[in-house]
Amino acid sequence: MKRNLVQKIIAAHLVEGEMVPGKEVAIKIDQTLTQDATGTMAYLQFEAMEIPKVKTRLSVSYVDHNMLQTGFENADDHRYLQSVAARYGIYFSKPGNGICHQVHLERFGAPGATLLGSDSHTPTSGGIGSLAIGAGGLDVAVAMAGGPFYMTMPKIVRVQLLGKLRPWVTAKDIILEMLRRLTVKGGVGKIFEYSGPGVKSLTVPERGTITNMGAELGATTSIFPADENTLTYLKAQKRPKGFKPLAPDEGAEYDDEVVIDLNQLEPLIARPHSPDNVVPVKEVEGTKVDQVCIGSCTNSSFHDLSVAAKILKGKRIYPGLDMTVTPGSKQVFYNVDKSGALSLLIAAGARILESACGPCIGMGQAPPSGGVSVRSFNRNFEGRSGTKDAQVYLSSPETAVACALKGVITDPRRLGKGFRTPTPKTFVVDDRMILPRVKKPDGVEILRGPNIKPLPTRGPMEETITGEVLIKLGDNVTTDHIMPAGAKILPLRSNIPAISKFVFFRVDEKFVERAQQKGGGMIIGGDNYGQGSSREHAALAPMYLGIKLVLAKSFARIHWTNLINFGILPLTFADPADYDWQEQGDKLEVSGLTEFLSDSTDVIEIRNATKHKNFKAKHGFTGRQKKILLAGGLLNFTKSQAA
Ligand code: MIC
Ligand code: SF4
Repeated sequence: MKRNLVQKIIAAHLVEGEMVPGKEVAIKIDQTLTQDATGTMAYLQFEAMEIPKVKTRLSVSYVDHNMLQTGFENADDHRYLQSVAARYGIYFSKPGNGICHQVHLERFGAPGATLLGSDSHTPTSGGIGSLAIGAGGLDVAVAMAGGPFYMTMPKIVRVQLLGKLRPWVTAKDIILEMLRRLTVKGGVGKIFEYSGPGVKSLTVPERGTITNMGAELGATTSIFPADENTLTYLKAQKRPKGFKPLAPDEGAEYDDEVVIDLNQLEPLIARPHSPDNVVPVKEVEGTKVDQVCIGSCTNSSFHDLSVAAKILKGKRIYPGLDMTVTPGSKQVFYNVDKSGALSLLIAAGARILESACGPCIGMGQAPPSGGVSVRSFNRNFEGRSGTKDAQVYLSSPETAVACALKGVITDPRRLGKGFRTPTPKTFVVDDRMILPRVKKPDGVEILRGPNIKPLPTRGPMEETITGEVLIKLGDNVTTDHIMPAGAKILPLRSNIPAISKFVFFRVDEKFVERAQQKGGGMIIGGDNYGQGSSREHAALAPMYLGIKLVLAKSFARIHWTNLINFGILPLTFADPADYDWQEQGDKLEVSGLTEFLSDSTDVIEIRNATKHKNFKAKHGFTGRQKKILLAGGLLNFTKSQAA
């Protein structure tokens, strides 16, 4: 049978199920990654499983999100993570070593391997040919314990890249074009497999930009073949042995296809407040810009910073504007220093930040009130930058630097003749900030700080759940709406009681008070509820507040799984029109849950007691997910199975 690339990797890792779109498959996970903001929870959950050592081929714990350290909390978390890594056979990438996805691509990414990461941008490693998937921390903990990863087999979409990019048009514009065409929900239930002659012209970091931001399409993941460019990159990383050629079979079939003619693309930009609000840069030219940021896991490679430096060479950024540059990793930092790019950036007036997520997750560098910020990042959700009324645009580093020079949004093609920066034959490689696996881990003591609070759990699913609709929301609600991050809230990630006070904080300041007064309740959402981050805090904190049911028109994949994993029932309206007449304050009642979650039926009746009217809701749970929900979450389920 002829197979595409994704089918080949899944088949080689299949533990359970059939590779039929829509059916459940379980796959063996070779590698895991965590970052600090989701990692503390993941490791608390892993510890609870009482497994002496991780069972994966490779697990890495990164610290990149919570780096401001305005109090003891983050430093305590870092220390906890370092000690857990030492205790359980996990590599530890120290704070300052870089953004997890950038470092993983450089030092660990492996063609043909499966990677599960507790961060939604884990698919970045698809750029090197890994099947790399983002998930909640608990799913990653299970994978570290040797369990397979369960998912609904996605549809596999071939993205044919034809032709070649014209000057000033970049990999970022390819993924922005995908978002323009398909929107933030266009990738739900899909894996994008890139192919075609245009692939050859893209280096691994450029491919990483595309697979990274495939997360914004809602896709399960995205992947490129492993070819001579992959080998060149691995050689430059001094790990040529990690190479393995990987391509689809000639004549392999796909569930769908997208064709992009690279010659036709032009510089694109995503306007506030969604990554799919994409237009040609020329349409918004002239808009005054207050801030420009180069960095984030999407565009912070050596290539990206070198291009920025080359454009800025001998010039100064516009005086009325602030520009930040974040090298994605220590390695990028070393190499832009060595190449001279760093001094060009400094001389141009850029503020050089530590290798970390930084402004991307609102950890510093919030724009001024009502300010316009053009960023080479991947998300521009309202308020995420730290300034509620900021207008954040997303573009390529090239476009962002053009804006930095002119002080207004500028099509980079105005900067004259374009250029290509050659890929270096070799990078300065220094892995001393990655602590290797400890040889004799038994005596390692795990260090916990006072901000690390035990994980709350709930009991088994009730027979009947009743409660008020505490909030009714529209389409595309992000996890940044549900459980915001930023400098004030992110440091509380290891403390659910404390962080739960900020649920829906930027949407409705009274939400938590209401939830507490009513002893919990229900949430109603529109389409694509829970898009964005993998943070399970967006399920855990509502669970802690007593949320029992989320009823939406449709869900984003990772958040949907997180809700199940923490025992909150995610149901969809059988008839989307029933969404219209539900109101905040309505009392809902769902009964017969044991039967519903044991039966083959997937429709249940819900009573709106306030409106004296019934309506139907559906689920799409697998047999295993029903059991998890009945047990009140994945941890309870795993424990009951072990017993
Ligand atoms: C993000 O980009 O939103 C984050 C912060 O990296 C999240 C993870 C988190 O919330 O900790 C993600 O993308 O999964
Ligand atoms: Fe970090 Fe931003 Fe990437 Fe998330 S999207 S991992 S916050 S750099």
